[in-house]
Amino acid sequence: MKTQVAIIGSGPSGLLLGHLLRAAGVDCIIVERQSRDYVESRIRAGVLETVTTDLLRKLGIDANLNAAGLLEEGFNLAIAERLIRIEITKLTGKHVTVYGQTEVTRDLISAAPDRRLDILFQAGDVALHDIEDNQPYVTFTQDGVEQRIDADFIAGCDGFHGPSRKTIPTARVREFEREYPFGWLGILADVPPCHPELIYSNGPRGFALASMRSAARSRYYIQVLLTERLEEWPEERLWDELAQRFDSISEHGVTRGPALEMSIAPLRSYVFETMRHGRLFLAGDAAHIVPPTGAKGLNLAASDVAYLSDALIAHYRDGSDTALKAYEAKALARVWQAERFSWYLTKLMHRFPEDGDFEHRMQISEIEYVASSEAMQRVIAENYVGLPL
Ligand code: RFL
Ligand code: PHB
Repeated sequence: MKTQVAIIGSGPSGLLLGHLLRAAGVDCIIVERQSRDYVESRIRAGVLETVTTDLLRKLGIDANLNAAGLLEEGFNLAIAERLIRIEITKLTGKHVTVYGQTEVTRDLISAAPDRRLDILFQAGDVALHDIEDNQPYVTFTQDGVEQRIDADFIAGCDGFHGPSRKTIPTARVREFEREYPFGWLGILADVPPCHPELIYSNGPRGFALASMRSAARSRYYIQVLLTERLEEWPEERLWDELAQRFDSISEHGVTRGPALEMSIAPLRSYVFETMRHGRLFLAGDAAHIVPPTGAKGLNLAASDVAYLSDALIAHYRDGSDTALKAYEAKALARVWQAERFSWYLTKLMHRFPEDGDFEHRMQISEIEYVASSEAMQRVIAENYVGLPL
């Protein structure tokens, strides 16, 4: 097979990039390790910045988003029994949209055939070759048959565990990493949300988040130690815990229901400070991870591919490589800002096992300062809605 851009991975970054390139008449093929069912049922992000919704609207893949997305004009920070509303629309003129990554992914995959975006699912042993040459290629197996795609460029959109990043020689690379000593235990259930807007809570029992997917579907998370296992958390135990955290501070209190999904995700901050090597460009989680506090991961994937698609389109349309050369610096500048905000909110809202009473008092006084200062609220709101492209 031959194409202009070979894309590894059909998560949000690979799918958005594929659609943006196809909309401009650039040929591309997506190669994905998992099945379509698997990709479409992964439960992850829930909060979209306008950077992300604007891309979906520009592509015209926004019918479900417009019908089901919830426009949020504020969110809440809670400390103990106190709720502090960050009025994001009043402070920034913008909003965020609650619409699941699962739904974004389904919408992008369903729109692919009509737009002649080929996605090859269940590709095994995906490997990248000759990325430093002008004719890189990708090999993989499908139904036991060896396949090869020759391309002008390869886009590594294969998430944190994919092969693309590992193809770049380590001599050129700087890695920055912070692992947190806890994870998020999440539950998704068809019950009405406890509150009309998200609540990020730092309570005596640690961090908890009340989020949602719709007026009838809730998503909750609590902070757990990395040593804790899912089996230690029968649904009723988690609902009891969530009721303790949210019943007194939320408008409706926690409604219980059977779990559609439960999982534990570790928290990590990570930046791989090389987003381009030769003809390989990295985007999304393949190049950086943020802890989910602040909801930046999927939105960073979207901003990376907004820059990358513009640069690739300029290469084919105008024969200009100026934007391709600028991609890494432009993307990393925004990545570091989102890393900072996610790290700040993670530090502010979680209980760190190594921290003592002094650090907790520092959190309380910072949150009280936020409550009393419109300037602080504006800083948080501006970062939450997403910095401009
Ligand atoms: P993805 O989504 O990981 O997709 C990568 C794709 O590459 C495929 N792949 C391969 N394909 C071919 N060959 C191989 N060898 C391959 N290895 C892997 C994978 O199967 C997959 O399909 O990366 P992408 O596209 O960069 O998207 C990033 C986002 O998924 C991620 O940043 C967000 O989910 C993070 N995140 C959140 N982000 C937000 O913006 N807002 C949120 O509210 C939010 N909440 C979250 C989150 C992530 C979470 N977890 C589970 C880590 C909440 C959680 C709990
Ligand atoms: C979610 O609804 O899954 C969600 C919302 C906000 C976050 C992270 C995850 O910061």
